Amino acid sequence: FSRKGNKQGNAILTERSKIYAKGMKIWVSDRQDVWNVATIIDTMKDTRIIIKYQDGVESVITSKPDYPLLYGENDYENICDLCELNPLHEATVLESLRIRYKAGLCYTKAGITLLAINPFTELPHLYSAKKVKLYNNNCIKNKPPHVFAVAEQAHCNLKRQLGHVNQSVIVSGESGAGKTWTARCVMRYLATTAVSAEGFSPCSKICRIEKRILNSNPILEAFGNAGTTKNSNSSRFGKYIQLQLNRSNYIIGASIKTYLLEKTRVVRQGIGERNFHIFYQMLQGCSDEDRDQWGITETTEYHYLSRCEDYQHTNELDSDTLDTTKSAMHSVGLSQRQQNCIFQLLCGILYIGNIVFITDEELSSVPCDVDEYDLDCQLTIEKSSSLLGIDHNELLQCLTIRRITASHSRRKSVFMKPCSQVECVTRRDCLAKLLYSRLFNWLVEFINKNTSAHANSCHSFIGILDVYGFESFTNNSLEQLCINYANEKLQQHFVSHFLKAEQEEYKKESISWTYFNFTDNRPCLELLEGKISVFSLMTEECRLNRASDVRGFTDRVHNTLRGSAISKPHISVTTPAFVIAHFAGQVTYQTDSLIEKNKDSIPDELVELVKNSNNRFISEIFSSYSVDIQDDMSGSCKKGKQSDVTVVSKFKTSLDQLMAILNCTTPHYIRCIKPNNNCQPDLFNNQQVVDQLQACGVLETVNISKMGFPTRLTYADFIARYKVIVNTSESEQLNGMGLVTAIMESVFDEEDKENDSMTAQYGKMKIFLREGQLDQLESVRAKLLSRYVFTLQCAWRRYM
Ligand code: AOV
Ligand code: MG
Repeated sequence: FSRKGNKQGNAILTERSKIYAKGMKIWVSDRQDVWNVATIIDTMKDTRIIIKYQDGVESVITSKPDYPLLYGENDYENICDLCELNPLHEATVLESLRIRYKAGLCYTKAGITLLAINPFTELPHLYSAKKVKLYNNNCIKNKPPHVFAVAEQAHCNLKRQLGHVNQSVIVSGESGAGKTWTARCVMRYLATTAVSAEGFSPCSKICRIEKRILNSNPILEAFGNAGTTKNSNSSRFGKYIQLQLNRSNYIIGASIKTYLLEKTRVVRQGIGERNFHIFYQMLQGCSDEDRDQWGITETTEYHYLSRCEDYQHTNELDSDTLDTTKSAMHSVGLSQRQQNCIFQLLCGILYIGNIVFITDEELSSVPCDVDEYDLDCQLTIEKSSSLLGIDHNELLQCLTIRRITASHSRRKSVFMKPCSQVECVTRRDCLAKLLYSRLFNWLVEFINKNTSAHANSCHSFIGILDVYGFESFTNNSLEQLCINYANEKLQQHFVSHFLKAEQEEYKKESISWTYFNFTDNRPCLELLEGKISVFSLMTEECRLNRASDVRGFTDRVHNTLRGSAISKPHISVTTPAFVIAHFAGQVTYQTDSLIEKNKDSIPDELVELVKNSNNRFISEIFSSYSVDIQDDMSGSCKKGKQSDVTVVSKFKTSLDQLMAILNCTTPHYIRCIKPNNNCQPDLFNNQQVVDQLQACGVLETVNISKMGFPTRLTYADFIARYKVIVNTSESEQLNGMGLVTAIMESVFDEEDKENDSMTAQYGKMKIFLREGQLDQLESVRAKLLSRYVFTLQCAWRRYM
């Protein structure tokens, strides 16, 4: 910073030639609002400036090269794309989003991404049929930013066949920011607009494909979502749904891939949190007849649901939603028998949770004979085993006696070892988790069977990604580590796709371009999944069977891994833990059950028990249960390699596969923003919004997009599509670059060329178009084509 004399008298000139003069409006940082407007009253000889806030309070601040920020006069409410802000910096971005949010405008473009700020209240006009019409088949360029515009763009790209054939809509944001809601909107829009009017008979026995696809949502949400302290409808699994389209670009099916269901929730929930919705829906919404069929007794308390104290009242909607879930189940083709079986199974799981193990004082082990238990417990054991179609003695034996197989030279011997009370509880919970996660996966497979189109008829797809958002609780374990890791992966996809690839492509094509830095989250990912990383150390612990050496593992993490992304917890944290600085914030992970959860060992005898169930449905859902199913997170692993295949290693493989698919599609990003932590409408917390904007690099994106070229086409593609714009005789004479320039010159004015920000750039292999230029080319092409068609029609009529 240097202070120089200035013609304007007492003005301060910074290194960046920013002038702070009397009377100017500026943005100064503020503890409460992050940025606040003030007016310069005077500037001093040094770097100090006397300012006056809007409420009349005066203060002195010290200026720096990039501080304070210039105010700039913007029509904030009508800024549809943050790139239009002038000047463009954090304060103007925040002000624009705040003013728009207050005016009920929750969508704003940030260059190539769409920002969606959660209104936390239903805004029906925003998603009406009229709105759908506004975007459908229309040029979205001059339309207000909207999630429908993103969906339309993806569909439009397919139709125009620009870039990758397949498209992905990637929805990100922290827990409760509105990802699932947004993903649903995208699906609904496409299921309304990208369907053929004919082709499917509306009176066919099962409902139309788009309805079946949409109906997969309430089912997956009932079984895979739960109330957490961050979001009352929090997704506890990741989901990538591919809408399959035929050659005419109509939806003909869908295929769903899910990622790592948080199955521990079935048996345990944090304080104030709930189990999966379906349990409450079932208990609240069932009729007397259902009650008899499913085996629910009105008075029973269920341990697996008791953490959330008044679960009976936590969601008054539960009783209504059972009907929604049931009708959705019906529409995807689940028969009444199958539905009853599912609810019986859920009931069975709840009763398993009620089994309490007693300890035989003398033997210090848990009795495996049902008769030794009190009457209540005997009834519970009988009830759960009858619901699950297994013998109650076998069930109790399986839960209380461990089978150990040992191999001595070529011989195998089997020992039976009675379990301690704690071990019995673990085995009981393991059975419940196994049943629930298998049911969930079976449901996904079932829906897929009934919604996927035949591979031969699929021409392309639009994928919609909705995963669990970044989360940090007081206690964070393997579940949060996996969830936050998935979010790091997505952020990295974004960073590498847009920020890096963008700049590298300009460089490769020798396009003039100001190179600038951006925040890359690769170091954090490397720390998590690299060669020597948190994951590699966790696998090592599993391999060496050291799950109980929690302190040892924690020390190894701290001693082996160093770098800015990992640190020791604050001294107030007494349990062993490590802290990871994620792109979205710091999270303290408690290490006590990390390794055990990562091993996720499922005793073979439990799997056999349920596989041999007399209940046809249960044996059916386990018939396809294979030790080899990679994406089945509950699957026990192949012998011999058991210790190497862990929850994180399987999760990493499935995410790597997802990234590979995403890399072969044209991505469309939607960033959901949570405006406050209370999930309250009309409350915009500046600090919270800024934190999210900073974390995901919105400002950097906007900067790049503002300067950049959103569309680039190879010369061959460009010529093939737009050569109709120049007349035939001309185009025959010209070739290659000559033709490209001729096309550009006939569409864009001389005037535009004067303006540097409006000129396209010519790379080595590709033409780089500015924002809006593609639409102009398209509109000229469409007009010409319709004129040709008209001329042809006239000629044809004359000929006839
Ligand atoms: P998430 O998917 O991002 O969190 P949701 O999509 O479940 O968050 O949104 C949380 C809640 O915000 C919803 O249940 C709605 O009540 C409300 N909401 C979100 N978007 C809108 C909107 N556009 N209009 C009205 N209400 C909305 V998580 O799944 O926890 O990461 O794992
Ligand atoms: Mg969600």
